[in-house]
Formats: sequence, structure tokens, C-alpha cells
Amino acid sequence: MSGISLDLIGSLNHAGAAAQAEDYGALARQLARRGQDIEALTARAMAWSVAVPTWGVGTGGTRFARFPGEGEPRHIHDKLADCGVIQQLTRGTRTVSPHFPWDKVSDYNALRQEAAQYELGFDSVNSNTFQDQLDQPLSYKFGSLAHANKMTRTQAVEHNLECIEIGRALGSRALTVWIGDGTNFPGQQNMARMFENYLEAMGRIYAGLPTDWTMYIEHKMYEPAFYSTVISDWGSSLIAAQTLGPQAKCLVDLGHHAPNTNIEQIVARLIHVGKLAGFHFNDSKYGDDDLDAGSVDPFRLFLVFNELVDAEPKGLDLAYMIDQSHNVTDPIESLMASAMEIARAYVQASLVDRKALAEAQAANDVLAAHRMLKQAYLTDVSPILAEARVRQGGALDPIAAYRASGYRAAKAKERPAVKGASSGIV
Ligand code: AFD
Ligand code: MN
Ligand code: MN
Repeated sequence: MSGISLDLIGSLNHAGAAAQAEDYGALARQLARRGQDIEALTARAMAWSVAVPTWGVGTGGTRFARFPGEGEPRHIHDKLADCGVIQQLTRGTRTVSPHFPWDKVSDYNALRQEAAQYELGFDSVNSNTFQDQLDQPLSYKFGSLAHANKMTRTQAVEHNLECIEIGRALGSRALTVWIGDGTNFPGQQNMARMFENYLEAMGRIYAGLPTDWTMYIEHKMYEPAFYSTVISDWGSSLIAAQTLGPQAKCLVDLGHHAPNTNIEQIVARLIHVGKLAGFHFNDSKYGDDDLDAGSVDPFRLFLVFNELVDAEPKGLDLAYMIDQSHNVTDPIESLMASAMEIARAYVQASLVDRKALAEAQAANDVLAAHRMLKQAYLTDVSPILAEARVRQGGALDPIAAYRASGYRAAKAKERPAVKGASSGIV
């Protein structure tokens, strides 16, 4: 099932082929002078993939308003079609990460097959106990897995267990748990007891995990709770993961830290204890802004990948996902651009000569060590990324191909806009 005409992709790729060959050749010669083989880097770029969140293809919003985009997906079937376009053009987003109950259907085996028609598989399953659903007996206004009332905790546990069941049918191997639990007032709740309540409830979910599954614990410093959050930081996340057991690991969402936090150091620490689950990629200036990966601070993204590439000999098995809110752009364009920026950081980090870097560090040659990172970061690896896409049948320039296809305008006719004001998270 193909969303964009193969003829269109082929003709645009053909039109740009000579320039691509020239740029790729020039970069190959530049890298060869540094003793690097461009083909090995292109092979790495071709093997790379990051998951797209199903909710990311819808237009996002803020607390103040949501301005719906044209031809927005109405349900999981439309979302899969949009994710299919992202994968078709970029060839670097082979899985989608669903969110329940937002993506509920009656037949998950059929949904798995539907996704496979777009050449998509399912990544981690996300539970949602940060808002109330229509048919839900107990409210999450004052929390879910850390709620003072055990009945509410049980309801949240059961939802997570249902997510695991759905995930099994979809071929997923992980459950991501992010909760909004916390307090807005000092004294509102006992902070120690809330954490104990959380661990008690999470223990019940953990007991229901299939043996080949992993549970990803996602921390977040603040919002929706503003005074205290139960899993506020990587310390709380690590304590929870260590308490629960080997199948529980810590997921790092780049936007979930205080400004200026040294996230790459957190990554190094979690790798050290074998508890790094993976990432939710996005960018931010102030908080959990959910801006496009690499749009504000691409150097930070590179430094995160520098830690990951450095730790490759340890045999990391990580989950990579984009988690963004697209309020002022076409979500498909933002997700394609973000997927390419994330792949860029990965390839740039792969350029670092690890042996030479270790030698400079051992000799305390500060500037030489630093310049090795900067040289990698300043190398424009765009021709490698383009080559990896084209060799796999993707687009030389995914955004240009998408715009030329008229996909969004066609979807605007097929998918009528839902009228009325709305706000909040997608
Ligand atoms: C939240 C968290 C979490 C959650 C998502 C929902 O990052 O990953 O699943 O956004 O939209 O801020
Ligand atoms: Mn996230
Ligand atoms: Mn977030």
C-alpha cells in the first residue's frame, strides 16, 4: 500500500541524482582523508530506525488552544496511513508506537496486518492514565498509579495490563508508563507514601509482563503537576526500575528535564547501570516544549548520540521514538524532518574516532579531544542520509516529494474537519 506515487518519487530522485552523486563523492573523499569509509557510514544510516508515535501525526495543542490542521487523521487507520507516508519517503521510521485508549479498535490482529501493508511494525505500547475516559468509574484527577485510593490504583493497573494484552496482539515487546501523578500544593499528599503507592501498583503491572517484554518508566520533572511529580527525574525512575526488577528500565524523554540539565551525562549513568530503556526525542528551550528534534539545540542531540555510539561495544538494545507536538507545522513534514535530524546526529556521532579521542583524553589534551567532537558535529552528512534513503526506495528530498504529491490536500477532502474549539495534549 503506497501513499505517494512511486513514479513521482522516482522522477524527483532522478532529477536530483547528478547533484547527489557529486555531493556524495565529495564527502566520500573528505572522509577518506580522515581514514573513514563512507560506505560503512551509509550502511549504518540504512540500518537506523526511529519509531513514530501515532499521536504525533495529529495536530497538537497547548493549554490555551488547538488549531486543527487540514486533513488530520480521524482514527488509528488514518494515522497508520500517515505514518506509512513518513516511512515510505524517509525509510527510517519502520515502527509506530500506539497509545491506548486513543488507538483502540476491535480487532488487533487486523490492525497489525493493516500496519504491515504500510511496511510498519509496532513499537512500545503507551498506556494513558493521565486523563479520564468516558466509561471510566474512578477519576484520575488526583492521580492514577500513585493514587491514595487503592481502588483507583487498581483501575490504572488494569488499564496497563490491558495495554500489554493489546501489545501482544500487535507484536509489541514493551510497555511505556508515563503518569501525570503529583501534587500542586505542599502538604497535598505525603510524597513518600505516593511513591510507595506507585511502586505497589507498578509491581502488579510488572507481575503481568510477559517474560520477553520490557517496561519503560518515563520520568518528567513537572506538568501536569507543578509542585511535585511522583517520577520526577532519573533518580526516581532508577529507584523504581531497580525495585521492580530486570525487566524495568528508564526511558529518557529529552524534554522532561530542567533547562540546561546535562542529559548526555544522565544517559551515560543509565548505560553504566544497564538501565537505559531508550528515548523520546524532541527539542525544547524552556521545558517540555515538544518542539521538533534538532530544531533548537542540535548539538545536544549529537552529544546524546555521542554517548550511545561510545557505548555500542556494550551491546545496547534501545528503543528510539519521537515524542513531539506539532502545533504550527504539517505533522508529517515535522516528523520526517525530525527523523532525518535524529539520523543525522547518529551518523555524525559515528564519525568520531573513538581511539584517537580516548588517547587525547588519556593525555589530558583537552582541546584536541573537544575538537574531535566538533569536527564530527560540523561535518555535513546530508549526502549520506540521502543516499541511505534512495538506496532503500525512499525520497532524495522527502519534504519536497511530499509537497509535490498533494497528499495533504487529498486527505483534506477525504477527512472532513471536526468543528469546535479544543485544547490540550493530542
Ligand atoms: C507526555 C509524555 C508521554 C506521553 C505523551 C502523551 O511525554 O510520553 O505518552 O506526552 O502525548 O508529555
Ligand atoms: Mn514522552
Ligand atoms: Mn512530554
